[in-house]
Amino acid sequence: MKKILITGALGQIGSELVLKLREEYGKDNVIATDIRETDSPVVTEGIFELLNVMDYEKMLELAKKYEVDTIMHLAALLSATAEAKPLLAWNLNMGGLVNALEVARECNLQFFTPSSIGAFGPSTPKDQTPQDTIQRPTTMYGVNKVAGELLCDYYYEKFGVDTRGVRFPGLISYVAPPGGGTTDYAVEIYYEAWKNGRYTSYIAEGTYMDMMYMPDALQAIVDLMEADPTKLKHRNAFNVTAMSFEPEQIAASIKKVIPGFEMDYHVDPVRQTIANSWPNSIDATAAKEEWGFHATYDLDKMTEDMLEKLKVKLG
Ligand code: VAH
Repeated sequence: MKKILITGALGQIGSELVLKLREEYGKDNVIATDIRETDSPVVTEGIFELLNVMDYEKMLELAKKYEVDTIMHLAALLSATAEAKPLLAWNLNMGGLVNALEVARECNLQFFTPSSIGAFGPSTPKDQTPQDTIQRPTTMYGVNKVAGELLCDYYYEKFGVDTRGVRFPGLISYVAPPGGGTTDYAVEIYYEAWKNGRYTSYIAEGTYMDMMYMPDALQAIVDLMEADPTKLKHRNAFNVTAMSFEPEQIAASIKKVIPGFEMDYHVDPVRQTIANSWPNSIDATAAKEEWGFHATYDLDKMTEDMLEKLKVKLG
C-alpha cells in the first residue's frame, strides 16, 4: 500500500483517516475524494477530487490519473439513514461498492471497505459474537454489509483482488461528527456533556453495543492493510472492538470528569430497534491472531481524551 484513493473522505472515518495516511505515506500519496467540498484540511491540505461513487468512469479515471495502488471505499449511508431511505441505501451502498471493486479489479488495486457489527441480526449469538456465525440482519444497512462482505470475498476468490475489511463497532470521534448512525449517541453525549452538562439518550438504559475510539479504528485499518496476506484466513470483515457499554456506563465515565453531568432518556424506537438487533459484545480473536489487532483506549481513557479535545474544539 503506497498510493491510496479514498472515497467518502469527508465522513466520520475519512476525515481522520486521510490525515493519518498523509502523515504515514506522504501528502502526495493520498487522494481524498468526496461528493462535496468543504474547508476541511482533508480538502485544503492535500490532494482532493470531487467524486460521486455512483460514477464508475470518474472513479476509474482518478485511479489511473494518480496511479494509485490502493482504494479505501468509505462512502456509505449509515444504519438509521439507511432505515429511513432503504432503496437509496441499497443503490448507493451497493452501487458504490461494486464500482469501487470494479476499479480495484480493473487496475489491480489493494482494496479496503468497512463492514459493521450491523452485519449481525437478532438470531446471531449476542454475547462474544463469533467471527464466523449466523448473519440474518433485519436492517437495510445490515443487508448491505452482509452483501458487501460476500461481494468482497467473491472479488478475492474470482478475480484475485486483494480485498480486506473489518466489522467496525460504533466509532467515537471528535473531528467530524457522525451522521445517521445508531451508535451516534455515544458521540453526541460528549458534545452535550461539554456544552450543557446534560444529555438525553435516545438509546435505552441497559442497551449494550460494541464501541471503539477513532485512533484505534484508524490503526486497525493500517495494520490490516499492511498485514502479511498469507496469514489472513478471514481477509474481509474481521470482528474488531475495544469495549462494550450501555448508556449508564458512558455517563458514569463522563461524571468522573464532569461530576455534575446528568443524563435522562427519550428512546427513539427506530434506533432502539436497530440497536436491539445487534450484538451485546463481539469476539475479536481472529483479528488478534491473524494480524495482531489490539485496541489501546478503554472507556475512561477515551472519555478523558474526548473531553480534552472537545474543550479545545468547542472552547
Ligand atoms: C451506525 N456508526 O451506527 C454506524 C456503525 C456499528 C454502528 O455501523 O450505523
